[in-house]
Amino acid sequence: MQIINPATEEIISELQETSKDELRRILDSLREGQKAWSQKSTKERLECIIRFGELIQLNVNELAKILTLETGKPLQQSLNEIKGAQNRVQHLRKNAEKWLAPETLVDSGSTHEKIVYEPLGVIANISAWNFPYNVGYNVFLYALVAGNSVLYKPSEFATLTGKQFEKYLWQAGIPENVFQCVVGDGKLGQQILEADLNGYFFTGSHGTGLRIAKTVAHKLVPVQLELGGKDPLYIMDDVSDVKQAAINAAEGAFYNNGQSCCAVERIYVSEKIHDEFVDAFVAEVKSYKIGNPTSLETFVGPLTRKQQIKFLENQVIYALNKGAILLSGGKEIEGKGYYFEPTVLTHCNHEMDLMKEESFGPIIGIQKVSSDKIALELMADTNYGLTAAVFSNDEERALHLLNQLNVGTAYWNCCDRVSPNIPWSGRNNSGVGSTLSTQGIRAFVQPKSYHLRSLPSEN
Ligand code: TXE
Repeated sequence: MQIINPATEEIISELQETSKDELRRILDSLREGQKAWSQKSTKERLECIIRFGELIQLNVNELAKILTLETGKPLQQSLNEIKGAQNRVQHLRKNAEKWLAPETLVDSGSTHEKIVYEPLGVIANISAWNFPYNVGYNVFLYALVAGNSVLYKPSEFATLTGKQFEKYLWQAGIPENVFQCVVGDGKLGQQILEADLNGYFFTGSHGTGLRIAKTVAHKLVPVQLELGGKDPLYIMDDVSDVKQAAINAAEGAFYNNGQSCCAVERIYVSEKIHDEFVDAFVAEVKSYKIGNPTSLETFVGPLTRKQQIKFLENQVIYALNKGAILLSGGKEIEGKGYYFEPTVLTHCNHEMDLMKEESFGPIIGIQKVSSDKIALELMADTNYGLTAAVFSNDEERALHLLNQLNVGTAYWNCCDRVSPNIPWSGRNNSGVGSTLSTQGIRAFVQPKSYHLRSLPSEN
């Protein structure tokens, strides 16, 4: 498998793909390894995860360089991601033992009732390329602490990074037969679906997620899907600092080139402040430094996948045909690398796929609205349900809208944000199940209920 640098289109590495026979051997060894791993205490397993976190921290510069080379993520954002994702390790350090401890519910009289949380077994983690640290950690760290072994298949666009996870997990004391990173694309993914695993944890597109759910349905094992979104942001008329709101909204839309599951994908602005907002928004976007992702100054690098360029161009052309106005960007940047101009369109409406279908790139549509009621209808007009955001000075007014939206995450005066303290989950086409928080660890265990009755003593 060739690994291509999206900034230069040069081949940076060639890797041997995992064969079907190798996959079988790896799964046998993971099954064996899991037995001993699950017998260790949570504390012992956690110690390995903490050591892994320390090793990542020690090697952060080298790791950020690899991430930037293979995905095109600007170096500063690679550093941010690696450092930011460490909060999962810290959160597990604080909570994992408590979350995984047996719980006694009834401890009086002759009958005792308790729950013991047992690991699932060997789980598959089929992962994405856009934030490999965040989405990888969300699954494999929690699965490992809970006593599972993990078959990790990174995206074919983030394989070098995936191999680094393997290297440092092993160095941290996780046995080789407890974590294995396999190399390949969707074909290997398909073979994993056909193999005998105890759970499937996926991050990626809605189409692939659906296929995974259908393919493994007959196994009756847990399936968790973290998919994309078409996340709306509504700027209410009472926002006092319109310029700051525009800066924050633009960051939500263009950070990581818009390739975030919770990126702001469409913006609705009250007609009272629309023009002021758009002016500030476009000025902010035009100030972004575009270019070589290895420079710490760069904010917009290349897209990770070449095929996305055509897709984005089509969204722009279609929107223009339906009456949108282009205020910035709109096309591929000539020369080497998969660069696309940061693109802002106004006068958008829901006849445009730009406002309905996930873009996953540096492109945003803005629509003017005349009331909260209309904004709410438009925000709800989607098959996705990942996040929704409202910027307003009035919490009650913002929550009144957010409470009515069928989304896993609601933001007031913030956006494009994930925290280890609270669950990350999507609804409808955005997926099923939760990562992070208590729910995120419960995903990797199965409860066993004990009814323990002591018999009356003879005397
Ligand atoms: O996803 P794919 P990609 C979404 C976003 C984006 C899209 C494309 O919508 O536009 O995904 O990203 C493996 N059986 N998100 O192309 O194709 C594949 O090898 C088993 C949302 O990466 O779904 C990779 O490891 N596995 C998001 C993984 O699935 C298969 C993060 C994802 O690939 C397979 C990133 C198959 N038949 C992208 N086919 C989020 N929720 O954060 C492919 N794969």
